[in-house]
Amino acid sequence: MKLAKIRYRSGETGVAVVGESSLTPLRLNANFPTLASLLESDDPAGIAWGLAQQSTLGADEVEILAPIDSQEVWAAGVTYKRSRTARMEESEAAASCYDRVYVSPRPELFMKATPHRVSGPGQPVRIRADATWNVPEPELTLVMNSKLRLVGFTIGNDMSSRDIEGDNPLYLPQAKVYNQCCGLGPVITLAEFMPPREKIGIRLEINRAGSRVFSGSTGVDQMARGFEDLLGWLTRDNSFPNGAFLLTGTGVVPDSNFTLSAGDEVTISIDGIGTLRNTVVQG
Ligand code: DO4
Ligand code: MG
Repeated sequence: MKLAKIRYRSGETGVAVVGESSLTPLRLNANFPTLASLLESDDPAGIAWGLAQQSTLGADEVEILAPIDSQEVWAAGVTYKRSRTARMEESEAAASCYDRVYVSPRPELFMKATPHRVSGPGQPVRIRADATWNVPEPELTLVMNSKLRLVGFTIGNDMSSRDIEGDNPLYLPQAKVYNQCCGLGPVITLAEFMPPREKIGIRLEINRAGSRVFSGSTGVDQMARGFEDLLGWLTRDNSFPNGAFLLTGTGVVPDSNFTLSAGDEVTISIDGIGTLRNTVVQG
């Protein structure tokens, strides 16, 4: 089952079950007022079916928002060989750090965004005005509730400024965290409805003025770490009263001569979830 956070034309927000070609709105109530509250239950799919209305919505009646309420957004880094190689190319100073973290039991984990820095489907993602080398990072994203249970998956775009990160690893938060630095959506696929890990492909396409300037793909089976392992490290002596999203790292990095431009359209598709499309803005 796929769940979306939606906004009606009236401005009110809601939740819908997303089918092949239908959107079924839920009748939210005091017990389940938000998408995040559904994810707190032991049986989000059962609750969602119980709240489903008889009617469906036309795509033009609602806007699909990023599937976030007040959760934190975190990210893991250097979980794929391709990311290790790219990081070692971009930073002489930190090359050995990236090499070591790829094989160390403790992963690289960093705070990526708060909800107001997140863009949903069709909303702009940003490259920093002071950055010259920028890429999107297409990442399978884990959705964890406040009980630290992995309840679903979505698509994440970890927008990154490679020149800032490569200049000095201590600049990582500035390379990663700023307005509109993170895309999420379009839906949360509940965990029990995801394909097996080895069947989850991740594809990235970047179009500029109608022409494709980059495409690449990977599979989650290329990731060097497990989902529960990453969540285990994230939640050591660390509580999440509102739950959290965890982007699991990129396995697709364009060659070093590629940088994003304002106006580029970034399309990320992940099996079992769907497609997240955003246009890039700068300045
Ligand atoms: O250490 C730099 C960040 C790496 C990252 O974001 C990734 O591998 O996805
Ligand atoms: Mg990343």
